[in-house]
Amino acid sequence: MAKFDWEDPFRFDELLTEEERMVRDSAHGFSQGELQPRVIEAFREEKDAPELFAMMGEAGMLGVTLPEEYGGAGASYVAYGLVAREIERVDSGYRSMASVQSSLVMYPIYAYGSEEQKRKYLPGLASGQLIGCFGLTEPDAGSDPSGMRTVAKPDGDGFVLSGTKTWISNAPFSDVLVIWAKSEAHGGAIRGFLLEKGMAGLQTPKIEGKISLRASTTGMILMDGVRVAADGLLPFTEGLNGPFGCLNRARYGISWGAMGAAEFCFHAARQYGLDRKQFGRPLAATQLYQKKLADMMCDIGFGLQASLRVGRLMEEGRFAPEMSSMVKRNNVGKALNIARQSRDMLGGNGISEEYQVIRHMVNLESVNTYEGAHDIHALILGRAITDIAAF
Ligand code: TGC
Ligand code: FAD
Repeated sequence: MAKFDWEDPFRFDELLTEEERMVRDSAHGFSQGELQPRVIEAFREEKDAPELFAMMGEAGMLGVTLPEEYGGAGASYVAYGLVAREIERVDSGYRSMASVQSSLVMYPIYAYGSEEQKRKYLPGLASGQLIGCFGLTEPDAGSDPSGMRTVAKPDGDGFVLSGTKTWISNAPFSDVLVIWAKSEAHGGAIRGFLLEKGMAGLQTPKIEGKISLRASTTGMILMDGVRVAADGLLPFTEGLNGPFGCLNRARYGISWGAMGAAEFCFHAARQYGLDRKQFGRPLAATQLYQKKLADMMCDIGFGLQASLRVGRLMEEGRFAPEMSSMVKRNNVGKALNIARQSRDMLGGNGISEEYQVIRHMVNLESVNTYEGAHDIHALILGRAITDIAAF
């Protein structure tokens, strides 16, 4: 009979390739060595940390799946997920910084950009010398991006962009801004544009006072007649499937990341329950405590298997977007519940920054909302099941 391992109940580790295990171990070393020592203060002080991009780039954690000729690591989608899991074991905000850069900035340039755009931006983004952001959401267009008001008007052989994007990760210190706008030159179709820091009419103020994801910088993008030359248009995408093509990958990565945050909270609750005695015995000796730990282990074990399967299907070219909705919705919802339970199981200590579970808990509230809110993914799946759009 095989021995059961509560930390790896389904022998997940054996399903990874040698290369994936190496990527995972290296991401774990970087996250614990460089990110963990700074996160408590960074979250408390709501610190901007643009310097982390170059550090992540040097550690090979940006653009993991992109070809080496553009600065990527040419690794698998599962390797990308493993990196997200290790970063988010420390903090969802740090994973946010990295996944926006990889899936929402590098990917659209790689998939929809010209050869010149790829050569100009991708190596710098992979090394973290350049920082990017992705502007889709607007004050009046969140879950329904088709309602966006940002417009690109033709201007000679280029464009002039006007509009407001909000809740944009990395925006205040971004060098490259991927902006989705309705283009009058293309019959009002949604097109992607590459803007650069310092362009006339462009401002990126920081959104202060977040109670969640405080280690990640979020801002607005204000565009007042920003002139973009013809070569700033992403030539190979038109319509909402452009931004959604990026979101499919980012949502998949988040499904892994959330499991990292959940694992941290599960392990913290287990250790606390073994160490802390009340009524003359460890908390972990009580039935209620054990039931909660069992639920956590099951949800994490199932969630990792599901993300792994979706990653393998992506690698085989058999991926459907609804798969991302399933794992993003399920894993983030479970992780949020695990973080809330863990916070409770640590009693008063559970609200202290030192024990870290409450930081994961408030972070996961954002993760549950961005990249398609929890209920929006239910509606995407409901449409797939019934053929009726109920948005
Ligand atoms: P719908 O009519 O369904 O589709 C319009 C066009 O888009 C295509 N499409 C997709 N293509 C690829 N992948 C997908 N997942 C796609 N979903 C739709 C579709 O085929 C169609 O193409 P075409 O050629 O026929 O025109 O569009 P809808 O307007 O009814 O959409 C509804 C809904 C709910 C699916 C969608 O709007 C949605 O997903 N809303 C959520 C918005 C969202 O996720 N925003 C994310 C902003 S970025 C962000 O949060 C980053 S946080 C990052 C961090 O910090 O980590
Ligand atoms: P709304 O769309 O107003 O939704 C509010 C509530 O109503 C939600 O619970 C939703 O599920 C529900 N709801 C909406 N429509 C329906 C419906 N038809 N039926 C039932 N319920 C519905 N965006 C970017 O473009 N780039 C970024 O980098 C980025 N980073 C972010 C970082 C952070 C920290 C946060 C918080 C957000 C970020 N976002 C980003 C924005 C994010 O994608 C949006 O917040 C999200 O898509 C939800 O949009 P909304 O906030 O306008 O909420």
